[in-house]
Amino acid sequence: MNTWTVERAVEELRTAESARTARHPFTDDWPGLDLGTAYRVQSDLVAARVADGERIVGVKLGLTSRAKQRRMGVNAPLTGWLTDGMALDAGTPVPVDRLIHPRVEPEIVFTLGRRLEGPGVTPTSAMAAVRSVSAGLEVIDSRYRDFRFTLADVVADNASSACFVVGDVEADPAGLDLALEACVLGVAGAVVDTATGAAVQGHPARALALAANSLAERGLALEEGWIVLTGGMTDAVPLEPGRPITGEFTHLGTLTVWS
Ligand code: 0L1
Ligand code: MG
Repeated sequence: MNTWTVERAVEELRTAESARTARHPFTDDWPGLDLGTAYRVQSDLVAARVADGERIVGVKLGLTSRAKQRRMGVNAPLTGWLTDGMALDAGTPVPVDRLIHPRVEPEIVFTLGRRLEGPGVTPTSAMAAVRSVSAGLEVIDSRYRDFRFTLADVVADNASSACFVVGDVEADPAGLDLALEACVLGVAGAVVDTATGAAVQGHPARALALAANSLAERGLALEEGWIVLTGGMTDAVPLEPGRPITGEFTHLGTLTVWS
């Protein structure tokens, strides 16, 4: 008999996070976990954080680049939630004592000047809602062993969210070609990867439109003032003690995280 429920999955993910113990993906023994149910798990997971005092500050997209999709073996993008409890001030070490196996990836981040609601959002109408664009580094941390998961598993796990840093450059997107905005990713001073914004769905505006349209399928919208992480431009790299990770962007500044 299948005893899996949304409530049980939420409990298991919260336990994995607080005990810092990765588990096997739900779909190993819950093959019927579909995307609709996985998004209900995700929603209840973030509701539990809000009940604990956190506030939703935006949305993240995941698996929007081929580099990420190839590495994770999952060929579709997804969305997850960001809370103020996940935000790190630049200059603050990553709280690795709360994480299982953190990895870091560079992202282009939008801040919304007005509400953006799908369906039917296009890259152009999405950009009309953007107040500013910034650099970001996302620290991801899967609650699944070895980051092994299906799309439904990673949706349930709030897209491997852990922490994020947003840079203090708040650029007017009208002045930038975000498809050409480049990032050089370095670990301990050595370049390990590079990408431009075009890696993210061809243009990060497409990822923003995708987020709005995907939320609309669940009766939700992106709210004024929220930030949107548009997804890792490159593959994520492991965060190791004493090996700072730096994302150096062409126009959006340079960010470093370390533990
Ligand atoms: O663990 C993962 O790689 C899934 C989250 C994807 C994050 C991203 O592509 O930005
Ligand atoms: Mg990411």
